[in-house]
Amino acid sequence: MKQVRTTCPYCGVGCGVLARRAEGREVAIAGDPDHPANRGKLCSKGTHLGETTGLEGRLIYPMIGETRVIWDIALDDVSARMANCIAEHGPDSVAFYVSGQLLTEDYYLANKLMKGFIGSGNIDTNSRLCMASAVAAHNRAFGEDLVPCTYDDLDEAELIVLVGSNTAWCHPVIWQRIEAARERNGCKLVVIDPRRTETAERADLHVPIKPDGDVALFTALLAEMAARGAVDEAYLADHCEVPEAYLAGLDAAAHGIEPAIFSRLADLVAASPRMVTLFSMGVNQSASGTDKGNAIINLHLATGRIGLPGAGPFSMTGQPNAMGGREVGGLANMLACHLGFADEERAAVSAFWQAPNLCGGPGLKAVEMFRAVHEGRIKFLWVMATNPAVSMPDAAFVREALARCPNVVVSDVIADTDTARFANVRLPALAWGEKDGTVTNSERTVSRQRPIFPAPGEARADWRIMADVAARLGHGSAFAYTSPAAVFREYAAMTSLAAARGKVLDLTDKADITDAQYDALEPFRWGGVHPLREHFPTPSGKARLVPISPPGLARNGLSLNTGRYRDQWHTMTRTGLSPRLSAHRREPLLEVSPGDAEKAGLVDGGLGQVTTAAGTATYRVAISDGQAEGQVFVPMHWTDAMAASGRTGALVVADTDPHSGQPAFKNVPAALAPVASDWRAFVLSRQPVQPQAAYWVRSRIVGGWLTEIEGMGAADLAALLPAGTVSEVADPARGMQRLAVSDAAGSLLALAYVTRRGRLPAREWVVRQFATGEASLPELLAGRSAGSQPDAGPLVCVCHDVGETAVRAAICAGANTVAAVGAATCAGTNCGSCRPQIARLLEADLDAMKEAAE
Ligand SMILES: Nc1nc2c(c(=O)[nH]1)N[C@H]1C(S)=C(S)[C@@H](COP(=O)(O)OP(=O)(O)OC[C@H]3O[C@@H](n4cnc5c(=O)[nH]c(N)nc54)[C@H](O)[C@@H]3O)O[C@H]1N2
Ligand SMILES: Nc1nc2c(c(=O)[nH]1)N[C@H]1C(S)=C(S)[C@@H](COP(=O)(O)OP(=O)(O)OC[C@H]3O[C@@H](n4cnc5c(=O)[nH]c(N)nc54)[C@H](O)[C@@H]3O)O[C@H]1N2
Ligand code: SF4
Ligand SMILES: [Mo]
Repeated sequence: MKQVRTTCPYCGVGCGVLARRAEGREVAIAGDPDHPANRGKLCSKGTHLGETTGLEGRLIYPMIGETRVIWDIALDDVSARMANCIAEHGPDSVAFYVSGQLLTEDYYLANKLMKGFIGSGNIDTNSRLCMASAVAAHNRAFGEDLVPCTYDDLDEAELIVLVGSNTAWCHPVIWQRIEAARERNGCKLVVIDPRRTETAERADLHVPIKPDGDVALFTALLAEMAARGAVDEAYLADHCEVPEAYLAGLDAAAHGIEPAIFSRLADLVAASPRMVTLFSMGVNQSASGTDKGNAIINLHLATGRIGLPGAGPFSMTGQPNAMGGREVGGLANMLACHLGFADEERAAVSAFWQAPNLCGGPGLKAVEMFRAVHEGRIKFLWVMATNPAVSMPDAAFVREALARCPNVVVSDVIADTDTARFANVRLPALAWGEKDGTVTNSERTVSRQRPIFPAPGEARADWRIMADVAARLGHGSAFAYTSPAAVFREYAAMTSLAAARGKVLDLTDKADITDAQYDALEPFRWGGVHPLREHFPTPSGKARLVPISPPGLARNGLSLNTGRYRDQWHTMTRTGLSPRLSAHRREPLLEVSPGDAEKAGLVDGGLGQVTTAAGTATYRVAISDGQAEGQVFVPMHWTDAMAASGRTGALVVADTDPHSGQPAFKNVPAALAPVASDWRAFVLSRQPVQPQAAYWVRSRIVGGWLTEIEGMGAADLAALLPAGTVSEVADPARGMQRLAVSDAAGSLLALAYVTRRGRLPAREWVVRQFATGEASLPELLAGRSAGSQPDAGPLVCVCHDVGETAVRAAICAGANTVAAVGAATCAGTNCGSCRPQIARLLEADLDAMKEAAE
């Protein structure tokens, strides 16, 4: 079978993937040893890509309402809706809300169509929720949205500082590189995060910062470095614009961190000129996100730690093509190719596109855009490759806006997303493995995504759908592309506008590549290795130290923090289809400190409700001492398609950073309450079941679905189950009932277990039997095997299917390092994503053994 070199569609690390197609939609996945981003490595999500390439749940035909239509009708309908709105209400009555999961070619066309030819700035992207603060910080400091580092700097650094990043879970291949650097050259690792994450647990120093304490901390660190003489006066004088008396006026004491921890941090920073500060959502997603970015950059500029091997501030991108979108103008407040809206820049863009109707200024940013939809100012919204009904802040408001909007078009690869439920028209896009184009990763490396499968049904490339609509709007000649290569060439040529204005973005050497060269394009990086050291793309040629002051943090009550799990991607439309990835966390957890749990009356394993000014949601309570007092954490992933009420977007208030418009997803005032239930149950079924109970969460298992349910009153599980031969055991006194349903041939269709007071069987055991069909009916109803086989326990290693029981047995038998556990059990030896978890089990068990011995 032919091997295709492509790029992982998940995070901004941008790993190269080797895909070898097997039968039908099956594909064998391996890391590309020749790709500079990952050199052969992949994390759990990349490794299990093959479990998400099936056609289950795919949208493969254009749909108007619930009616399947041919493309011509769908495209006519979409363009008529747009044309009518523009004719009646002007260009600003239409908007595109796009995504960092589009390819650069798609993104380029979306931006060209809206800003160039419709003549409105109303195109914004979900990168507004993700990267906008980093973009604003880069622009303020460097004069251009530029990441000054590459991954190779991690190999050279003597100190790596992670700020607001759970790297081990969210950028796992960068994490593996950090681990390797620490092992090889003793590089030190600091993690600045209010939670003790698996990333923080592995650090040399964890700084448990107060929510949004980053500006204060980095400003104090800068003052401390100035006081210790660690500032690089020569570099500041030659290469930076520094506000009058700025350094002298800073306060080294106002950091809010325990003094001993602060001085350890300051010692490490002072001693380590080769320092890389990696930051992500704990920095960007904040009402002070842009200032946080600049506080970090200020420290690097003032110490001259930028543009040298192993030194620089390094914003990690979340999505696979957040960077590509930033290059081609996906944000409402930029034109393409890093240009702004100055008359001269507008004129250049207008001339390049031969677009007489170029928009006059910036459009609405995501939060403002949905407000305008809600108010009826925007009457046509086209959502591409993002699920705002789940991922936007104040999701209830966003849903109201979508419900009110007379024209909602959704381009997606999945038929039933929470957002698609509001669509008038649904357009089937090509998914990963079908689509063809380029993406740019966190270190400015452009890589190809290449097709592995033919297009399923009538799905089409996003760029082509837009070009077809553009033609119907009368812009055919400006959108007459025949291939993604043609779009790429035009974009590469257009970067001459940036280069001519002294910007670093420059792909003009790719402007004339042939289709064959595009097909064969090797990963390449624009901007070189260290674009920012001697000269900056500002009018003065110098970098700018941006004066900032810390925000006031005094606030009573609880702070809600939200973020990600290791094995799920955002709104779960794809990773939620993988049984292996679903095993890591089957339910969304409310992580809460023991003290706060007690205060709120929450019990571990019970249900807890979080309420904010925006809404409420319910989670499984997990009491954790990694969670500081006064703070709780919940994941962002669960949707209405997967749970009764686990949507975190409903809780986040739409508070934004004044410079970037990025929402503050990480620090929302919240209150907690326990949720009572009369019974608890779980159901395994071949098809998803739809309980009426107040709490349910479903997850994928091999051969079906697992649904956790809790409710009040009577538990009528039989009503949920398919027709068939029913076997039952019950103990009404304890409210225990167990049901197995088989078909005429005796194969198992469903299992259900309910209890009012007792315990339920171990899920992973039942899940295994449901997949293999090995257990007998009595064993299934008993919820355990008749023999003395131990329960495998919760799954640790998803690649090699190793449970906690085997890991602990290996530790008991003397394995005292992660590597030794790997040698004994194979756990952690493939993608490595579970190594931090193995390390945690090791620490806990070794501690317990030591205590027992003492
Ligand atoms: N597994 C997985 N990986 C992903 C994704 C995914 O959905 N799943 N999504 C991708 C995308 S788009 C993105 S944007 C990235 C996000 O990657 P990360 O930024 O690493 O992920 P998050 O979990 O959103 O948040 C990171 C950390 O910020 C901390 N934090 C909260 N408030 C503060 C604060 O005030 N200060 C500091 N210093 N820290 C704070 C949180 O406790 C959290 O641990 O991940 C990418 N990779
Ligand atoms: N509470 C909370 N909310 C958050 C965050 C947080 O930390 N906390 N983080 C924010 C961040 S950083 C981000 S990036 C967003 C992400 O939020 P979203 O962008 O809403 O999340 P996804 O689930 O990745 O949505 C992508 C959609 O595009 C579809 N899709 C996939 N590939 C393609 C394609 O090639 N073409 C088309 N047309 N569709 C495709 C998928 O099926 C899916 O429906 O969430 C934000 N929301
Ligand atoms: S780190 Fe994982 S999710 Fe990110 S690009 Fe690499 S394989 Fe994909
Ligand atoms: Mo993101």
